Amino acid sequence: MATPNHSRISVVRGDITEQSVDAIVNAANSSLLGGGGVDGAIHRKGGKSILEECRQLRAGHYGKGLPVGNAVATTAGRLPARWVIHTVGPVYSPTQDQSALLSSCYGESLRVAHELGAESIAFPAISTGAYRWPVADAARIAAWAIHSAQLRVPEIRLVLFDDATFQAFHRAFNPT
Ligand code: AR6
Repeated sequence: MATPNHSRISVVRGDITEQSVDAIVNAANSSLLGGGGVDGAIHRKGGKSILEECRQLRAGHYGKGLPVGNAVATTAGRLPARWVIHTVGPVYSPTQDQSALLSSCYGESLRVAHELGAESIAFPAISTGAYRWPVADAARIAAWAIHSAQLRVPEIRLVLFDDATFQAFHRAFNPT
């Protein structure tokens, strides 16, 4: 599929597990074996088949886990999506600049989605929950990473769970 020059980008408040898109992105951890937040919700609602595929990935190519900043796809079980793209954000550090790794989560997820032929993708605010990245900064990095991605999909949706995160992403994607 040809890479579109422009993607339709929207910023919405909502639950990522309820999005009817080709691919939803999971803010996972390197183990790929589940956790809380978005990860917990995806595995809970998607059912056991996602975890089973994650276990197979761990038994194969990702024996040491999925490195931070990388992305890998499974099917989406009972979710209203075709694929889950698991990516691992960096834990926020006030002393070390990890923004290239956070940016890579968005770029790599878009690359995987593009390779799958996905027409639409939904992202959560990666690293802003358990991994404590300040939301306004994470939103700016997400906007920069998505706008500068080489490989994209036609529809990109940012799905934010709470109002403060939604406002920060809205500002970052709609600068005045
Ligand atoms: N839909 C959309 N956004 C959500 C949802 C949802 N259903 N649930 C939470 N959020 P987090 P991280 C928001 O912690 O910081 C897990 O245990 C949440 O409010 O899910 O990358 C993994 O296994 C926040 O704004 O991801 C890892 O160990 C954002 O999603 C670790 O947490 C990200 O919060 C990853 O931490």
